[in-house]
Amino acid sequence: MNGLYTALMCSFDEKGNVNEKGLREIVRHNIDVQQVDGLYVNGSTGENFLISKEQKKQIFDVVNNEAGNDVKLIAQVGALDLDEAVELATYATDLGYNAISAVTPFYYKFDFEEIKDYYNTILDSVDNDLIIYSIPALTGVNMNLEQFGELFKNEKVIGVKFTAPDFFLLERIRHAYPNKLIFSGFDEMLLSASVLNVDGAIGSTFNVNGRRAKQIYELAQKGQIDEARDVQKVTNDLIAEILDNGLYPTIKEILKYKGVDAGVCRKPMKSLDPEGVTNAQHIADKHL
Ligand code: NAY
Repeated sequence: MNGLYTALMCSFDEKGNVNEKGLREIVRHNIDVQQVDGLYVNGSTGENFLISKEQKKQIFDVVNNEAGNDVKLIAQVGALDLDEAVELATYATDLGYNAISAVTPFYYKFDFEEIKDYYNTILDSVDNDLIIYSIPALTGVNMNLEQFGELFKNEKVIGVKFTAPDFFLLERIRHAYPNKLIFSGFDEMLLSASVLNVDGAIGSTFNVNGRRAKQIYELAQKGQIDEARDVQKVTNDLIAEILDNGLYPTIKEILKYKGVDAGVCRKPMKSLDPEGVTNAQHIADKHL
C-alpha cells in the first residue's frame, strides 16, 4: 500500500449532484497525467462531510469502475453515524477497495474508549484493513503515542494518515511501530515527513501537482535532500497561492483549466468568483 495517493476531488454540478463524467475525468487525470500510485476516495478533499450516504456509494462505484486495477484504492468511510460507517465499509470492501480508512469521530468530545470502540466496530464488520485518518485541526481529536499504539493492537489497523504538523509525534510513531504504514497528510510538509521515513502520502494538491510530490518523496528516499528541498520549494510556492485563493475551489478551477470537468464545490462551500477564477488560471500558468 506504500506510495503517493491523491485525496481525490469529486465533480459536482450546480445542484450538488455528482457529475459522473467529470469524476471519471478526474480519476483518469490522476492516474494518467499525475501518475500517482493510488486514490483516497471520499476524504475531506472529496467533500465527504457535505454529501449523502447514497452519493458516497455512487462515488465509490464510479471511481472503482473507472480506475479498475490501474492504481490502489482507499475508501474513507468514517461517519458520525456508526451504522453508516459500517455500511460504507462493507460496500467499499465488496467493491474490492484495497483498504478502508476512517476519520476519528468528531464534533462530540468522544473519549478514547469511545474512539476505540468506533474503530473496532467498523473493523469487526468487514474483512479489510483500515488506515486511521487523523486530522486534529479539523476534528479536534489529538491522540497521543499510547493511544495510537492501543488502536494499532488491532492487526487490521495497518496504519495512519497523519495530517498534523507534529513531527515529534510522527517520529515517535515511526520509531515505535516500524511495521505500521504512515501516510503524510500535509503536502507542504512532505519532505519533512519523508525524511522521517513515512511510507507514502495522501494529498489534495496531488490532483494537480502529483508528479512533483512523487519527486519529493522519491528524492528523499534516495537521500537526495538538496534536490528534494528544491522541488518542495516550488511546490510550496504553488500551495501558498492555492491556499490564498481558496483550497478546494482553486484546485477544481485549475483542473478545469487543464480540460478536466471538475465541476463546482458543494454548498455551503463557496465556488470562486470571477477574480478567483482568473487567479486560479494565473496560478496554473505560473506553476504548472
Ligand atoms: C483528505 O482527506 O482529503 C485530506 O486530508 C488530504 C490532505 C489535505 N488536507 C486537507 C484538510 O485538505 O492535502 C492536504 C491539504 O489540503 C494540503 O496539504 C494543503 O494544506
